[in-house]
Order: sequence, then structure tokens, then C-alpha cells
Amino acid sequence: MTGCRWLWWFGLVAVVATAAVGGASGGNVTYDGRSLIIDGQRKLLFSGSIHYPRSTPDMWPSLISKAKLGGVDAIDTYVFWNLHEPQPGQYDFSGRRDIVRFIKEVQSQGLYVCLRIGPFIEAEWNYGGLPFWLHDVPNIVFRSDNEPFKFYMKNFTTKIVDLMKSENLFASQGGPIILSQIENEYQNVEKAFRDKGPPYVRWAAETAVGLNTGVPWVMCKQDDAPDPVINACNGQRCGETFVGPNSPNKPAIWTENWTHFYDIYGNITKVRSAEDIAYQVALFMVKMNGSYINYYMYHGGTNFGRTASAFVITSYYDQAPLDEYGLIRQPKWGHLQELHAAVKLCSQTLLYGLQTNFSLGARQDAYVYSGDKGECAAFLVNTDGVNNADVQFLNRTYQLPPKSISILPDCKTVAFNTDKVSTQFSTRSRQLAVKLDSPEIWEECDEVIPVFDDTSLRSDLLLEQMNTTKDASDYLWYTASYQQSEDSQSVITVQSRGHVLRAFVNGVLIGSGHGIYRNTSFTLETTVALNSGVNNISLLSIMVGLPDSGAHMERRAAGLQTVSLQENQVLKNLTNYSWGYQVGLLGERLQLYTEEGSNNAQWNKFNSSLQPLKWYKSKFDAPEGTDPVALNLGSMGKGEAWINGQSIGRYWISFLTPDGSPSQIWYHIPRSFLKPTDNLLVLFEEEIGNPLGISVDTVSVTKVCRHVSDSNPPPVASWKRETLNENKDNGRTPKVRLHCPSKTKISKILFASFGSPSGDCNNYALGSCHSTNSRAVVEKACLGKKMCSIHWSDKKFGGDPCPGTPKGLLIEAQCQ
Ligand SMILES: *[C@@H]1O[C@H](CO)[C@@H](O)[C@H](O)[C@H]1NC(C)=O
Ligand SMILES: *[C@@H]1O[C@H](CO)[C@@H](O)[C@H](O)[C@H]1NC(C)=O
Ligand SMILES: *[C@@H]1O[C@H](CO)[C@@H](O)[C@H](O)[C@H]1NC(C)=O
Ligand SMILES: *[C@@H]1O[C@H](CO)[C@@H](O)[C@H](O)[C@H]1NC(C)=O
Ligand SMILES: *[C@@H]1O[C@H](CO)[C@@H](O)[C@H](O)[C@H]1NC(C)=O
Ligand SMILES: *[C@@H]1O[C@H](CO)[C@@H](O)[C@H](O)[C@H]1NC(C)=O
Ligand SMILES: *[C@@H]1O[C@H](CO)[C@@H](O)[C@H](O)[C@H]1NC(C)=O
Ligand SMILES: *[C@@H]1O[C@H](CO)[C@@H](O)[C@H](O)[C@H]1NC(C)=O
Ligand SMILES: *[C@@H]1O[C@H](CO)[C@@H](O)[C@H](O)[C@H]1NC(C)=O
Ligand SMILES: *[C@@H]1O[C@H](CO)[C@@H](O)[C@H](O)[C@H]1NC(C)=O
Ligand SMILES: *[C@@H]1O[C@H](CO)[C@@H](O)[C@H](O)[C@H]1NC(C)=O
Ligand SMILES: *[C@H]1O[C@H](CO)[C@@H](O)[C@H](O)[C@H]1NC(C)=O
Repeated sequence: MTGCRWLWWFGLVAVVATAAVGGASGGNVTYDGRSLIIDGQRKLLFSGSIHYPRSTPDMWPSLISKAKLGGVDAIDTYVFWNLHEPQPGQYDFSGRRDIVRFIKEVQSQGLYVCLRIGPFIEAEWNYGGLPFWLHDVPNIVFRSDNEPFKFYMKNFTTKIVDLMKSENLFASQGGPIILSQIENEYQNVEKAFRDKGPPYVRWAAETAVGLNTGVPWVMCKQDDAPDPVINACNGQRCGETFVGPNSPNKPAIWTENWTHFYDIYGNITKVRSAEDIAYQVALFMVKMNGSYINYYMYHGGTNFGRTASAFVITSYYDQAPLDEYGLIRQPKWGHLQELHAAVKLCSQTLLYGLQTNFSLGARQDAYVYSGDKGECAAFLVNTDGVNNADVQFLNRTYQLPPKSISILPDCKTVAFNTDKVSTQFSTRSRQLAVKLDSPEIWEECDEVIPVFDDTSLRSDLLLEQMNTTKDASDYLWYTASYQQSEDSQSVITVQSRGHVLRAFVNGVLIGSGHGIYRNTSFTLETTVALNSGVNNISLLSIMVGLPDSGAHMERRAAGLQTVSLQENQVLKNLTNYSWGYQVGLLGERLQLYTEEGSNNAQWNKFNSSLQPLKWYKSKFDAPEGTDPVALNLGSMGKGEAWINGQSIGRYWISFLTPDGSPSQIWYHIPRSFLKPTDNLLVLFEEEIGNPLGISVDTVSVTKVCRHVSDSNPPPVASWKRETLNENKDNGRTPKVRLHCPSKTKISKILFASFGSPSGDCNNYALGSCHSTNSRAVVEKACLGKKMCSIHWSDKKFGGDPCPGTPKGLLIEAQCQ
């Protein structure tokens, strides 16, 4: 992961001085110590990562517009080298790879682009984005001062820069790209390259700058990024951890503000709260003078096909502000939108004003910005993670919740507090659309377990897996023909460097094993009955994505390492035996997952036998409507799924998290993969699965909820307007708005309480004060509507239910 982010502050004096010194090369985009400067103006920018190949071109316009609505100014994407140059000199920019189309879509919606070329990107992407053919370039050492690597890196970087230039996409040409990135988090591995590291960093910076894009370059997690390249911070807590730019003339950029963390098989999703994100962003802005913050990811999407790196699940950053399907995730999206709006209200003062900071208490600070025309903006910070704090600021008292920041665009009114979520919450759910539970609609076909005689690739050693498959498949068969003089019980021990093993002897599964993320090695030891005569040993070694990071990726190894048989006291070491190899599955070679290829096999009627390694196929009609579609594979084991010939990714249901549930049950089927009827679904199942449990589901937001109260007032998005209208309604007046997304309407009020409801939208109950009119008032205002607004006043609810008590209004509604 990596990203582009900055945030910085400079006093007026410093501003004038640094602006004169100026920073980077570049026609219309430059920078100073405070921020990027676009067409002469300092900019405070929020950016969101959206990776074009992790969604489909028909999703791009809506993802970008939702990001824009969320207050994002720039879209950040990596460039995925191995998608674009699958063979040396052969380029592919079609379909999901159409980066020019993606950038033009961003441009047409008026947003900027941060282009993170890498071209090593990590990104939880297969081989960190490097094409596997690089592995076979003689004498290559990746990401080092190594001529072969530098040749190909420069070649591809130039190709991309030239492509962007030919389409006039750099800001210096009138295009949207304001920033580019070279390399990625190199400092993490630099030491391993000893004296070959620093010259490589210098070379990478010089090469990038020499491409004359006219816009600045960043390196993230590279504290010593050479001038004029800007060093940027990646992480969840750049507000606390960033060392800062390495020159006073460079702005503070946060390239990857992780909105949570990617998921791997076996881990429980760690959700990062909207409150924590907002706190760290605001802190970065004031403490680090940050002026550019990128959310990694704003939309994560899907690792289609075999693009996920080792042990990374198919769904990518589903917890981001836009979820895997592109649906708005609330309250995260809305809370950040309000943060952006509050910051934008004061951005001129922040960028051009004079900053002072002073203490408001033991663990409370004020950061105040003042402009030369009397403008004033303040951020009040409470770093105490446990206690509320009442602070005095300019003769007023403010209550700051634990670990929170209040933003006062006029130094008086709190437009936003990072800990107070008053935006709408929403609940996403899946509805069953098509059941595939009837045996008649399924056909199946056994994958052939090859024996030694079937193989043509031979070696007297156990071959390294990646070097053998060239990543053409996850699967590599190691076969041996083992002669035995009499029937016996033996113990077979197989050591593997990764990732998964399914061992067969004479066509029967005798055991399976697998490694885990970042510890991919494991040993399988099991007893096996051997016949007298020839025994066919067939070991299927399976990868779950190539590595994506670390020094010397070109030397990493996977696949079987040693094989031995122990019979009574006799050890037979088969490691240097005569092995025969088959790369990939027969079904893959025949392309059983395509309409045409599926005719290459004799399919049988479904039978529920407990035989592993099976292909299954069925057909289904697309669910009506436009809601996103997902395949529920909860009844399956491990494998891959295809829709109309396109892989929707690997699935691994049987790898449970510590709480006993699969890491991912639903697998996104983009609408554009579907036809109205007769969609071909093909699965390859390695274990024992039950396809009759599979269903095609739709995904939508079915419930919305909102909670506002005297201490948690409505949002800032309309802050200015509402301040102006303040007198129209008595006191706490702004309206509480509720709205159902896409084509749904409010069909039912699930809860409504004007009074002192307890808890929040995640967990609420009636409090001691409750207006009995609550439900009736809310139903009248909302039922049957897409959106409703309710004045939040005693009058509206027929009188004050409990004079003197602070009040709130909590509504939960069903959308249908
Ligand atoms: C931020 O800017 C202010 C005002 O110019 C300066 O005093 C402060 O040292 C800067 N902070 C950092 C972390 O650079
Ligand atoms: C950007 O800079 C170029 C040359 O430096 C100039 O020709 C062009 O007019 C500038 N564009 C804008 C929008 O200022
Ligand atoms: C990349 O290398 C190929 C030869 O492998 C060469 O034909 C091509 O011109 C190079 N492209 C660039 C942009 O250097
Ligand atoms: C997975 O969980 C382990 C144990 O909680 C944790 O140390 C690790 O950081 C997690 N990895 C990822 C990628 O989330
Ligand atoms: C102002 O902020 C800087 C940077 O966070 C900090 O080092 C300094 O102690 C603060 N000054 C006061 C008076 O709080
Ligand atoms: C705060 O109050 C004091 C005393 O009432 C007054 O002298 C001072 O001007 C006030 N300061 C501001 C910023 O309003
Ligand atoms: C890869 O395989 C080739 C033969 O196909 C062999 O010459 C080479 O040494 C192998 N490289 C590695 C790293 O295993
Ligand atoms: C081993 O494979 C050979 C070749 O396919 C086959 O003829 C033989 O029956 C197999 N032996 C066992 C014990 O399955
Ligand atoms: C990696 O896995 C192996 C086998 O499961 C285990 O013995 C070893 O302790 C693990 N290493 C680490 C660092 O967790
Ligand atoms: C078998 O031979 C390999 C290669 O020499 C060795 O690494 C391994 O330890 C041996 N296995 C046993 C059980 O002795
Ligand atoms: C297996 O072959 C390797 C490499 O040729 C050799 O180093 C090792 O000693 C051999 N092991 C046995 C058990 O023969
Ligand atoms: C990073 O983003 C998270 C939310 O994604 C936010 O809480 C945090 O404050 C941000 N950090 C910085 C330094 O921008």
C-alpha cells in the first residue's frame, strides 16, 4: 500500500518566503512548504484512492461522482504494470485496463488525479504489480541499482508517461494529473540492498524528474527522497508519526491514509471508525501542516481473477467510504464529507493565514489561523483519549470529547467535531434473488489427477513453483511413480514453502495442508496405504497469489521442498526422486469456464459424492433491477468462480477466522458481466463443496438511521446556510434529514424517539424522556418518501416532553 498525502501550515512570513523560493519543476503545478500550488493558488486537497482494474468501466462514473459528492478533490490510482505489459513489449489497455478512459472520466467530473506509477506498487496485487516475466531476465535484481531492472522500469515508466502526454493528461498540458509517484515505500526494504539502495533511489528520482511531466513527483515512505521529489507519509496515523517533509520547501503529503486495512484469509476484519479517521486527518492538517490527504482506499473494489497477492482475499477494502460494490458506506462517507466541508470553509485562511498554537489545558491545544483581512479559523484538539474536556477559547466554553478535534471556521462556531457523528447511518443487506438449489440445474466434471506417465516436464529435483508455472496458473502437480515390494502402511512427510497442498496417492486424497499470510511454509505428515507394485503419487501444490512485497522478490520460493516416506524404520527420501510435472489443471487448459470451452468436456449430472477437485456449472438469469449482485458461496470450500468466462476471483470459505466464520462469503459479480438470461456460472472446487447451497443475491441499503441531539447537532454541510436561517426556527432548529438511496423509499419507521433516546444508531433504546408523538410525527413526514426532513423542535412534536432536559431525535427507517 502507499499513497499521496500532505498537510502543512506556514505562517504568513514563511509563506511569502517559501513561495518565492518555490519548489518543484512543473509548468502549472508547483509546491512550496505549505501546499501544492496549482495555477498560482495554494491547494488544500482531499484525495481518494480508486484503482481502475478493481472495478469495471461502467462503474467508474458513479464511483467518481460519489467520491466528488463526498468532498474528494482528487482520485489517486496506481498503475498496474503486469496488467498492461503481460509480455515484454506487448501492451494491453483494454476494458478494466483502460487507464486513459479512467483518467478522462475523472477529468470530465472536474477532479484531479494523482498517478502512482511505481511501477512496483505492492497494493496487495499479484507480484506487487511487476510482470512475472521480469523474473526470468538474466541477472535481474528487483528494485535495486541493477541495470536490467532499471532498464525495464524506465521503459515502462516512460511508456506510461508518454501515453499520458499523448492524451494531454498532465496538468501542465491542461489535464487532471497534478502529481505522480515513483517507487513505493522503498525505505522499508532499502537496507537489504546495502550500497545498491541509495543509488537506486537517486536514479529513480532522476529518471522520474527527467521525464518532464510538468507536475511534481512524490516518493512515499522515503524520508530522504531527493529534491525535487517530495517525501510523503503512508499509514493510519500520519498525524502522529510522520517525520515531516525533508525540506522546508516541500509540503506534507499523506499518500495513504488507510481507511482501514486490507483483509487476508483467516483474519477478522478490523474496522476503522469514521471518528478515528477524521481525527487523524484533522490532526495531520494542524500538527504536520498537512495540505494533501489521500484515503487509501476510498473505494477498494474486487481482486478479480488471480490478481490478489498471497493470502489476500478477493474483496478489497470493503470497509472504505464506498464499499466493494460502490455503495456509499455510512456513516464513514458522510462523516468524512462533513469534515471536508468544514475544512473547506476555512481553507483560504488555513493556506494563507498565520498559524499560532497554544495550550488550552493539560492535553488540549488550539491551532489558530488568522488572515490579513481579519479571517480567523481554529482547530481545538483534545489528545486525551479518555476524558471529555471543557476548554475556554476566546471567551467561550467548548466541550471536546476524548480524542477529538473541533473545527471552528470563524473561531466561534463549531462546524464539525471529529468524534460527533451526526450523519446518516445505513445498513447494507443482501437479498436472495436466485436460488441454485436444484440438482437438475447443475452439471459436474472431475478434474483429472495426473500420474507420472501423463507428464512431459521432468526433473530429478522438486522444482520451485513460480519458476515452473510462470504464474500461468495457481496449480502445479508434482507426480512420481513409486515402486513398492509389498502392501504397507507408510508415513509420508511433505514440506512445502507454500501455499496449499492436496496430496493424492493412487487417486485418493490422503491429506491437505496450507500455510498462512507471511508464513507460507508448512508440513503435511500423514499415513498412507501403499500397494505392492507401482503407486502413483500426485501432489497438487497451489498458490493463492504471488508475493507483493519485501526485498528480493525475484528470489522468493513456493511449492514443495522435501518429500519423504517412512516405513517401519526405513526412511526413503523422495526429494531427489524422478518427478513429473503438470502446470495448471486440465480444465484450465480446456477453458471449461467459457461457453465454448465448456463443450470440450463430458459433463455429468450432479451427484453429491464427496470427491474433491470438481468442476461445476450451471446457468442463471440476472436478478432484475440495478442493485449490485453477489454470489453467496458459503456452502463451498476453496476454488475459483467464473461468470460468462470472466473470473470473479478465488474463494476460500473453509479458511475460518478465529471467530469461526469464513473471511469472505459473498463474491461480487459486476452487472456488466451479466446478460439478462442464461449466464454461465462455472466453479472449480478443490475441496468438498455443496453447490446446491449457492445463491445469487442482490446487495442494497435497506435501513437508514439518524441521531441528532443538543450535544450532537446536525452536520456542517449546510452549516453556512443554516447559520443564516438560524432565526427562522426557535433554538435548535436545523432539520433532521433522512433519505433512502437509489430507487428506494421509506417504507416503514422502525424507531422514532424525540426526547432522550439512549445509545446511537448502532444500538439504541428509549430513554427516560420520550415524546409519545414521535412515531406519528415522523411517519407523517416520511412514509412513502425518498427523503424527508423534520424540524427538530418542541413545537413540531406537540410540546416539550421534558422541559429542562437536553433532547435528541433518533429515527430508524426501512428503505424499500
Ligand atoms: C507548521 O507551520 C507552522 C507555522 O509556519 C510552523 O511554526 C510549524 O513548525 C510547522 N509544523 C511542522 C510540523 O512543520
Ligand atoms: C500553464 O503553463 C503553460 C506554460 O508554462 C502555459 O502556456 C499555460 O498557459 C499555463 N496554463 C494555465 C492554465 O495557466
Ligand atoms: C522499451 O523497450 C523496447 C525494447 O524492448 C523498445 O522497443 C522501446 O522503444 C522501449 N520503450 C521506451 C519507452 O523506452
Ligand atoms: C492479521 O491478524 C494478525 C493477528 O491479529 C495481525 O497481527 C495481522 O496484522 C493481521 N494482518 C492483516 C493483514 O490484517
Ligand atoms: C505548537 O505546536 C507544535 C507542533 O505540534 C508543538 O511542538 C508546540 O509545542 C506547540 N506549542 C504550544 C505552545 O503548544
Ligand atoms: C474576553 O473577555 C474579556 C473580558 O470580558 C474582554 O476584555 C476581551 O476583549 C474578550 N476577548 C475576546 C476575544 O472577545
Ligand atoms: C528456473 O528454471 C530454469 C529452467 O527452466 C532454471 O534454469 C533456473 O535456474 C530456475 N531459476 C530458479 C530461480 O529456480
Ligand atoms: C497408476 O497409474 C497408472 C497409469 O495411469 C495406472 O495404470 C495404474 O493403475 C495406477 N496405479 C494405481 C495403483 O492406481
Ligand atoms: C510458521 O509456521 C510454522 C509451521 O506452521 C511454525 O512452526 C512457525 O513457528 C511459524 N513461524 C512464525 C514466525 O510464526
Ligand atoms: C531429504 O533430502 C533433502 C534434500 O537433500 C533434505 O533437505 C531433507 O532434509 C531430507 N529429508 C529427510 C527426512 O531426511
Ligand atoms: C538432492 O539434490 C541436491 C541438489 O542436487 C543435493 O544438494 C542433495 O544433497 C541431494 N539430496 C539427497 C538426499 O540426495
Ligand atoms: C488518515 O485517514 C484516517 C481515516 O482514513 C484519518 O482518521 C486519519 O486522521 C488520517 N490521517 C492523516 C494523517 O491524514
